[in-house]
Amino acid sequence: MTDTETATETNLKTRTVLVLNGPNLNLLGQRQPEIYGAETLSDVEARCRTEAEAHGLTLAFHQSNAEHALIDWIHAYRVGSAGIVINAGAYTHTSIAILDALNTCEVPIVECHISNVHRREAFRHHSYVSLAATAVMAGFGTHGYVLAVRHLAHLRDARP
Ligand code: CA2
Repeated sequence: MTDTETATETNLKTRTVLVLNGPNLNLLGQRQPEIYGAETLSDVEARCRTEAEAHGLTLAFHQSNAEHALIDWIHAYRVGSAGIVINAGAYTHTSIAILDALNTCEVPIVECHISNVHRREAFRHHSYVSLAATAVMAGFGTHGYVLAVRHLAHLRDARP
């Protein structure tokens, strides 16, 4: 790779926000709309992309039901990106492995939950992700993802 290609690739990564979704969120909009709303994950992706591009950022958007896949995505963006928005789904409440991966990150992390987890069952009140997160969104519905992307854009613009 030439120096120019390396610089272009590096610049692209610094402008990229990763939005990461955990288990069962592929079913968004198809089940439990009273809790999670009617939008699908594709709708959320489109709204996040519009928001990212409005701020000159590029969006990487992924969902997996597998813990190891989520960890691999965190590793890919842990350094040099504009930040990570993560809704780890139920792994939020169980996964020390995801916490360990997030603790290796040099970029800001916004934890995002569609529902207000603090109004729900007690087992949803504890979050391993929160131990590594820069900021936490909960209860804003799917609009929380858009606000989280906007916050990462704000942090990036505020950097010296
Ligand atoms: O409120 C959130 O965003 C959650 O992270 C969603 C997780 C839940 O385990 C967390 O406690 C809170 C569950 C995701 C289940 O996803 C579905 C979405 C729509 C329909 C069915 C499942």
